[in-house]
Amino acid sequence: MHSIRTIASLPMAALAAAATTVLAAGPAAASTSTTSVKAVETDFHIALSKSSFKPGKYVFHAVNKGHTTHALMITGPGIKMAMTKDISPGQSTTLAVTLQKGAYDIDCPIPGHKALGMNVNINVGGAATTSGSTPTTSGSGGTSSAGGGGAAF
Ligand SMILES: [Cu+2]
Repeated sequence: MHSIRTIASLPMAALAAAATTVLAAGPAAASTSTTSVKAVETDFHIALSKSSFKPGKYVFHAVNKGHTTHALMITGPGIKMAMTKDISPGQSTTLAVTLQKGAYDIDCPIPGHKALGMNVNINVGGAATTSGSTPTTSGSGGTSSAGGGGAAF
């Protein structure tokens, strides 16, 4: 009797620990759907299969259809640096990111490629969360140049 109770209590503790870990991974456990976006990379251009983005989880499928090595890098709010490994011509890989509201930069981190045109700027809009009021933040000097603002060569 006593030993059975002890054994039964162990998996419960393990499950609780696992649940805590999952919850800690994302701020809002409401939407667990992941959106797939194809990013076709050529010499030297990145074509995304999607043009409008809402906050949430995304998996970018980077496909290298060029003749030189490429990679995919995403930077923006909440992302320090999300980057794939080098992708050889004909190869593909995935990059999972969580996008928040704001401007993101999707480019190829191979030196020189961004300047050659492998750079896409996306704007992640709101409306994913159910906040009743429309956040019209226009008016008193609120230009939303969130960062950088310099001329990148
Ligand atoms: Cu490249």
